[in-house]
Amino acid sequence: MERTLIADCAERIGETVKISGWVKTRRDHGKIVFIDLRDRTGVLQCVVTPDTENYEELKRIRPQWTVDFQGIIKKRPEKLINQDLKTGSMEMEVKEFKILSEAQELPIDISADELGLHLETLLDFRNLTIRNEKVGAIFKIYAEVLRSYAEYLRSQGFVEIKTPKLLSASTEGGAEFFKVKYFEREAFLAQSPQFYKQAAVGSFERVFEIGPVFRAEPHFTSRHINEFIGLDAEMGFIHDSNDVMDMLEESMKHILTDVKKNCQDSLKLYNSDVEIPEKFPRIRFSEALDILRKEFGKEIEGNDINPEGERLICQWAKKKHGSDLIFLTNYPWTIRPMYIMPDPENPRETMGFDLLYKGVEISSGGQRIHQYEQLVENMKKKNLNPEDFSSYLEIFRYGMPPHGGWGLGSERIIQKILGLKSIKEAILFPRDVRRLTP
Ligand code: AMO
Repeated sequence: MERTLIADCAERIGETVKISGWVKTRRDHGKIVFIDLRDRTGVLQCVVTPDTENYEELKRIRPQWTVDFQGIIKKRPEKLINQDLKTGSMEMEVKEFKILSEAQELPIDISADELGLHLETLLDFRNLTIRNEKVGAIFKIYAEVLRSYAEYLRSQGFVEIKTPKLLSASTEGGAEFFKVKYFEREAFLAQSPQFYKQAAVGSFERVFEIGPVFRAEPHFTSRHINEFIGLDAEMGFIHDSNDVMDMLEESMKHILTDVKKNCQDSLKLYNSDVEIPEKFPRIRFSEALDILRKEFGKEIEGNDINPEGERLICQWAKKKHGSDLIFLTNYPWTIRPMYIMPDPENPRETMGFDLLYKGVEISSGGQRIHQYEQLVENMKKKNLNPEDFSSYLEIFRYGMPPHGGWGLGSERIIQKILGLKSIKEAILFPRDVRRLTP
């Protein structure tokens, strides 16, 4: 008999079907055994009675065994309907079964709606905890974010590219790179696709990449991780950074709209209601400092807005503009990379921006310098040696349009949509300072 998916059982009431999946829970009620079976589409209560063929064998079944069940789909009596479960108004009366594989006794219980595990335990037993529906829901939403991002940019004429992650030099400099042995040489893991996406603008005008980004930051924060998936984009023939922000804003609206529309079941598990502002406010970095000073009595030490500052600015944006997202523009020249265009009207500022979402930076980007001489000059001003960037500089010898783009942290989007305490929960198998397994 062909397999029926659990979500399709509602249309098969009264029929004999075969379903396949994992045993989620089993409850013995005297001679009757209730087994909740999970497949990729849902969970169904299956009832085993002494009439079931090979009843004694079936009673051996334990959580996470994989099985085929064949039986009749029946409506449950009114008083036994489980409103919390999509399939709560029906059950299968099991007639025959086949054990596909047995499972050892589980080291942790993963059947609860709310696992309530310490983060390290959740990650130590990741092979198992991702089988929990609430945990699994994170990655269904994640897949929708990736799909939606790519779909929107394709619709806007962007070509998807993949760029190398093994490099002969670190991309953006600093100390945040991993060294790896590359045959007889040393190589570096890419800190961003920055130089390659810019080079690709030279051919395609508009490109995007969904790919791994490696950062050797020894951080132990709720929003940093050493390997993440960047949603990068770069576009040519822009007027200024506003064109880039417009495109990023539309991309984010598209993502949030799709998640809201297509992931209702998953969002419900987190009580998450995705709000999509009509317009993301844009304020200058210097204005943000004023707001922090005047509205919150916070003086920012150093150059950049710290995590607390980001949180407060988002609080302000929500109150003043009813928006969970806000752009900060015109970042100071001193804290932006050498490839970001200085503001022609004020060289102390740049055409670089950040996008904040519910208290955290989720993206940074800006207009780039597209002329060779200006780029060399900017590098020198930043005490960088242009010879160290000769292959990057090559791009600008051969005619580059005014262009700009962004890097967007995919996991931070999910973390903020669902209100997850740590970014690590939004990654299937996260890599942090201590963790290289599972
Ligand atoms: P930046 O370094 O700001 O910019 O990174 C872009 C976005 O990537 C995410 N991100 C991280 N997510 C998780 N863990 C980390 N350690 C981490 N570091 C960064 C954030 C951030 O906003 N080349 C530029 C982008 C550009 O200008 O196009 C860059 O890499 O969401």
